[in-house]
Amino acid sequence: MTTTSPALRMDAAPFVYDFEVSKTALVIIDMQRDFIEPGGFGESLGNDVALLEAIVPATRTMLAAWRRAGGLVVHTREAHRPDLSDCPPAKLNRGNPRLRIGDRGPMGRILVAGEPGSQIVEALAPVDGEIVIDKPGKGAFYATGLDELLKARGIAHLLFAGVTTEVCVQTTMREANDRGYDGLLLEDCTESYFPAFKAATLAMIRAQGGIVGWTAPSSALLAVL
Ligand code: TIU
Repeated sequence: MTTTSPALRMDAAPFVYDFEVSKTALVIIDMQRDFIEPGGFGESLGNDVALLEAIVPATRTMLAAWRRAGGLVVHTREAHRPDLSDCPPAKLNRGNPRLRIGDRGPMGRILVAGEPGSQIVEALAPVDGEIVIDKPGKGAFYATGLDELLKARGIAHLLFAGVTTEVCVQTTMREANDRGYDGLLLEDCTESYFPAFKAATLAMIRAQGGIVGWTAPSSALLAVL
């Protein structure tokens, strides 16, 4: 059974975003040490990970407000089984990384569930009652059961935060859009290793009248909660 909550109107682009907290989940994508701290998967791909840490304070403030409002929180982690049976060869072999998925690095085995690098950064750690999903793909709906879990709770709207904007966040948002959810990406709570890719992703989400969904700064959400 879902309880009802007041209809809220939030300033957003390309137009106002209407939602109810009781029918909305905050989905925080892959805020893991593997992407945000040196020595993990992100750095092994040749990226400067320093950029990503900058969104932690705004995301933490927004998460605290969402928790106070009583909203559902879903955390995702890109993480494979220790035997890598859920990691397709194409993903394992792509590129020429210094360390591959499953190799041992300074934070344990790269992108493997249960390893220190796979954990969500301390400032955004899940609390009791929040959903945590390990996903083998970039999109959070692929091979996870997330759609069924959200629909069982009457969720129709999704607020997105996390990393990286154009990879796991955008993929998940597009998956959600095709499944009928109204998705909004919180602009200052997402980041890419490539600033131009972040800007392009925000623009393409809200182009064509919101072809993928909405974007807004977290201040717009805080203002209505
Ligand atoms: N490489 C990159 O930008 N991202 C990923 O591989 N995964 C996520 O975005 N989580």
